[in-house]
Amino acid sequence: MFRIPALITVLLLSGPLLADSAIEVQQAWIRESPPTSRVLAGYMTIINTGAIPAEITAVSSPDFSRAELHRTRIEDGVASMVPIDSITVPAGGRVELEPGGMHLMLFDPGRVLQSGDRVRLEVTQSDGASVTVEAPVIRDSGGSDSHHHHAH
Ligand SMILES: [Cu+2]
Repeated sequence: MFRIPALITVLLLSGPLLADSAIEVQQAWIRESPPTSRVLAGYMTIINTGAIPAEITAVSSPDFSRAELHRTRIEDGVASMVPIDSITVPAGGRVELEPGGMHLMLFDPGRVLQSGDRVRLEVTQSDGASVTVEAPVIRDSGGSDSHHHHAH
């Protein structure tokens, strides 16, 4: 009998601690690509409403065989992309994944994705918590970085 109150206390404490790293994903979208593309780029804004930093370690989607976190690196005026292990979102802050910056690289779509389609994306943190969002596929008029971006 003695140990039960202590166990309950621990359970009560664990709730608020997990909630501290709460993230929200907004404005997620995937850039429409030619139907033969095996790699698509995705973007989103990740907001951390919690009191401790959140570390995004993975993204997955039922519509793609795998996904990576990438950043764009510019060296001698030439842009290239490098995979990154994680993205840290500061407490109370936000990180934008946007064309020319950090982005999602989505590999091997299971269906042809066209403007207007919606894709489910699951964003997972280092503590195992995850957020699922629906990202529309959008035809982008093509900014300056829309072409080198797919040069894998
Ligand atoms: Cu990339």
